[in-house]
Amino acid sequence: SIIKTETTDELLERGFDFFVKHFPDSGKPDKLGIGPGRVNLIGEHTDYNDGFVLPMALPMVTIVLGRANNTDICRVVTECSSLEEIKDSNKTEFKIPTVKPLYVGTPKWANYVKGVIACFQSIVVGFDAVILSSVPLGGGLSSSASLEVATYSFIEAITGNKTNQLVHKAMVCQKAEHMFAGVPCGIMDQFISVMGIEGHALLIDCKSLEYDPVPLTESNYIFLITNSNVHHELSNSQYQLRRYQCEEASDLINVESLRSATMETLNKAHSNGKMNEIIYKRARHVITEIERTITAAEVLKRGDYKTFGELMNASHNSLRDDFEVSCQELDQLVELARKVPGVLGSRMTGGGFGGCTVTLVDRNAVNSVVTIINSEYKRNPKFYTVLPSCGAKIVRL
Ligand code: GAF
Repeated sequence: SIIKTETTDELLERGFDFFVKHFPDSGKPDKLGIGPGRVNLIGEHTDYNDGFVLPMALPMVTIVLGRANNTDICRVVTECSSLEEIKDSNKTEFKIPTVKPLYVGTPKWANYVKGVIACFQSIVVGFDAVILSSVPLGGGLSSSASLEVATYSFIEAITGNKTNQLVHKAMVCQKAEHMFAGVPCGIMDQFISVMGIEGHALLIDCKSLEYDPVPLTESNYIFLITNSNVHHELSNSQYQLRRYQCEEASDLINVESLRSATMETLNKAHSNGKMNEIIYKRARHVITEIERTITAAEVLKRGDYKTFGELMNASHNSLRDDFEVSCQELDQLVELARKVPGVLGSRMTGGGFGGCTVTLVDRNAVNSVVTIINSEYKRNPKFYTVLPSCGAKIVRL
């Protein structure tokens, strides 16, 4: 019951049919933007603290396919909002100059598209486009960043104005999310969706925005993603709160960001009575997680998967106990996976409060993990085995 991801070619083939169905009077679509989802292997809630993260781009992608329509109107249809739980319309039409930052715009998915257009570096022309995605929606695999990056890439193709500054591209997409979706996210998701390298995870320094590709060589071990199939509504407000708490901690320690703090300086502030227990725990997670992430990249380069797995476990425990962004469903999935011989480590991935776990497991033990989770976890889990894939693509068809 491991889900076979639809390939980009299959998605594209369906995309052409979908376009013709919705825009029968337009010509054939001739521009395409592709943005992958991501799974973060370790380094959670560290990006907005100027720390390190270690994500990889997924083979699951969002595509934006279409053509210019010689008007100042954008007409967009998505296949993705037809999912049961999303009541939004799957169509939208808007005039380019009227695009304004509006958190409450509907349909919600279109805010990402509008945001990227509004933040794009040059004048955008009107277009007709369809959106299709193999990234599970709201599943903690960065479906929103993949949509932003696919949209940006599509607009690059439509306008012929391709940016050479890939980091800038990621930052524009992040800005779109801040302004148009009201989510104060860090840079990780957009960065990896733009810069992902096939066969590699990237150790990203979220302060300097430099990165170091870490090869994930063929081995007996693979990454298994399990979708908990839950999404707790409090995730956005709690995300914002965590950011404030981290800022409070760095103010109290008197550092620019928690990247510059150490456990020693933190303990000192704590023992001086300057810092309450909650803020202390939040900061302890970030400081130790940054350390774990740097070590994790080192051991991965040496092929030491065992230590990598232990670091993944420690990361989850810290997110659960100190940062308190896990939830009962994610904890259960992690506990079940860890029981199976051949599992080296398992943790939640992404912002938390639902979404997915990532498990490092011996190939021969994958089926045992799936079996135990299927029998014990009652919320219809979904499984994916994934290889590190490449970042965004801009295509003129
Ligand atoms: C979400 C955010 F978008 C990222 O920037 C990051 O902070 C992550 O949560 C937690 O590591 O995916």
